[in-house]
Amino acid sequence: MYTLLATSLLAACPPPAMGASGELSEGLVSALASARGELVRVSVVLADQLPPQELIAAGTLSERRLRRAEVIGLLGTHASASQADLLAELGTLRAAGHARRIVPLWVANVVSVDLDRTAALAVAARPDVARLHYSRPRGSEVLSSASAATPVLAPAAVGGGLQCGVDLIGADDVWSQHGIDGRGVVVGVIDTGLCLTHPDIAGQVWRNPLEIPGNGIDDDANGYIDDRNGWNFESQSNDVTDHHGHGSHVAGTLAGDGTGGARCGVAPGCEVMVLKFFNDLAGEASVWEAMQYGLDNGADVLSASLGWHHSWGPDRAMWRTICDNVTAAGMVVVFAAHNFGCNNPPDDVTTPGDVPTVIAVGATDCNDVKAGFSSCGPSTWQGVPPYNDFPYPPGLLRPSISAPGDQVLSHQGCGGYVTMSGTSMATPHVAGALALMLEADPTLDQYSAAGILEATAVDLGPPGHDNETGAGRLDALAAVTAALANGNFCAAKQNSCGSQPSISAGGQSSASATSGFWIVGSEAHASEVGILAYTHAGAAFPPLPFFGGELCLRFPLRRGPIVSSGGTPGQCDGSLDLDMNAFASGNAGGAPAPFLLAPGTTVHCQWWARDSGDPLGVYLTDRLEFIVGP
Ligand SMILES: [Ca+2]
Ligand SMILES: [Ca+2]
Ligand SMILES: [Ca+2]
Repeated sequence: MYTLLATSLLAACPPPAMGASGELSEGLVSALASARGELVRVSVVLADQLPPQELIAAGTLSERRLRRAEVIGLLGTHASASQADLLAELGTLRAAGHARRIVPLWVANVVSVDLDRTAALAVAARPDVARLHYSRPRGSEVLSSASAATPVLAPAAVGGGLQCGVDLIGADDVWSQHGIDGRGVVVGVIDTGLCLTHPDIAGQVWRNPLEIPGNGIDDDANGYIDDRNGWNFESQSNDVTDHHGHGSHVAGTLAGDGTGGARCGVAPGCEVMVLKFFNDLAGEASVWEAMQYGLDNGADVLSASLGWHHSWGPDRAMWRTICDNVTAAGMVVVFAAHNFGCNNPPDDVTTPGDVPTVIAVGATDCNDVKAGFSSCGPSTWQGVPPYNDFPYPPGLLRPSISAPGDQVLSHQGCGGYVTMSGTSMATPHVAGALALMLEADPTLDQYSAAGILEATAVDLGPPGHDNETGAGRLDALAAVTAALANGNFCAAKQNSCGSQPSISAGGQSSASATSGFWIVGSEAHASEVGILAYTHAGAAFPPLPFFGGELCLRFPLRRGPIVSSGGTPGQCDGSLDLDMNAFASGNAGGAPAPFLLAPGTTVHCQWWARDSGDPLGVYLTDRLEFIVGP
C-alpha cells in the first residue's frame, strides 16, 4: 500500500476501523498515472463500517423475512447517514467533469465511482474515507468455466436424457419422491445475463411482481426502472440479455426444465433472478451491487460462477464484509472455487470463494473424480485487515463442497444445448440443491442450510473434509431429506413416567453478558442429575442411537456442568437448567468452549439425564439450536 497523505488534520482523527485514512491502493496509483486524465473506476471505502456485532444480533432473529428486513434497515440507515457528505462532494466533482457514474452502495459502506486523478486525491484527503481501491476491469477470466463451449448439439441429438450430474446428485429422486422442484424459491444468478426465451428456462425467469415493464417508471421504487427480470449492473439498464453464453448455461443447470429434450436443471421449479454483471470489462463493484439488489429484492440464494484471483488485487476485505452482511440477512451465498488447480496454496481458491461465510464449490466429474482444474484450498486471511485470521498453515478449509462440473451439458444461449466445463458448472448444481432444500423447509436458516449440505455430502478423496473436494460430492436427495426433517428429526426419548422431555431456551444468548440465557430441560426425573451436551459442529443426520434415544449432535461434543433436577420423588416433574451466559463467562463451573464467546456461532445442544426408573438409566431431550449473540 502507498500512503498518499499524512496531514496534521488526518493525524488528529482517531484511527478508522479499516486501514489508514486516504490510502490509494497500489494498483490505483499506477492506473491514475497511466490514465492521462481519463477517469478510472474506483471503490471508495468509508472508514465507518457497521460493527458486525449489530448485524449478528439482527441475524439471530428466527424468522427469515424479519431478519432480512432488520439487516437491510441497519445497513441502509448507516450508509445513508455516513455517505451524505461524501456524495455531495462527488456531485460537485462530477459537475466539474472529474467524476461520473456515482453508485452509492449500502450492502457495505462503499461508493463505486469513476474518478480522475484530481478527484481521487480530493476524495483520499477526506477523513471519513478509509481507502480508494482500483476496481480493475477484467475480462472473461473472472468466469470460472475452464474450457470453451464445445460445438452445439442439436436438441434431437441429446434425446430425452437426464443429465448425468442431475442424476448423480439425486435431484430427479427429489422431484419424484418428494414432489419438490424448488417452487417458490428465488435464486439470484450473478453472471453474463440470460437469454430469456430459451424454451427450457422461459417459465422459470423471476418477475419483479410490482414492476410494470416498459413504462419508464420505477413502479416498485427500488431504484431501478423497469427491472422486470433483474438488472444489468455493468450498463445500468434492464437489458439482461446474455451475449456470452456462460450465464445461460449456468441458469440451465440451475433451473432448466427439459422442454427442448435435455433435462439439465436441478431445480426446474425455482425462479431465476437475472443479475448481469458482465460485459467485456467486469468490475468488482458491479457484483457487489448485484448482491445488494438480490438481497433487497427477495432472492433466497445467491449463486455466482466467478471469482477474482488474488494476484488481480481484489478488495478482499470488502468482499468479505459484503458476503458476511448478506449472509447475516439470511441469504445463502454460493460462489465457485474457480479453476486454478492445486498449484499455489493458499491462493488457488479465488475471492470471494475464500470468504468463510460463502459456500465455495469445487468440481468433480460424473464418476466422482475431482476435476484437475478445480481449485484446491486452503485459503488464508492472514494479512488482510481488519480480519487477519485463518493463518496458513493450516488456513481455512476450502472448497466447502463439490458437484459435477466436468463436461456438463446445459443450455446454449436462446436454444439448444452445449457442453462446458468448470467450477462454474458445478456451482449451479449446489444452488439448485439449496433451492430444493428451501422449498422442503422454508424456515431453514442460512447456517443450517450450509451445514446440512456438508453433512450429507458423499465423502471423496482423503477421509473427511479435505482441501480437494471439501465435504465431498453434493447429494441433493440426502440434503433435502435432512432439510425435511430439520428441527424434528431428533425425537426426545420418553421418560420412565411416560412423558416427553424437551429442551427450550429463555433470555438472550450473549458472548459478553455474564448471565441471562437459560437452557432448560423439562420432564426430568426427580432428584436426578443432567448434563448439557453441546457443539458448534452442527446437527448429526441421521441421528446416532444412544441409550434408547437419539443423539443429534455432530462431534466433537462438549459438556456443561452437572446440574440437579429437583422435583417430587418418584415423579418426572423436575427440570434442568443452565445459564449459558454464566457458563460461557466462567461463572457457572466447568470449562466452557471458546466458541461460546464468538458472536454468530451456531450451537446445537441436548440434555441427557439420569432416569432411575428407566431400564437403560438415561434419557435424552430433543435438540435445540441457538446462535451466540454479541
Ligand atoms: Ca424498479
Ligand atoms: Ca416500470
Ligand atoms: Ca474427503
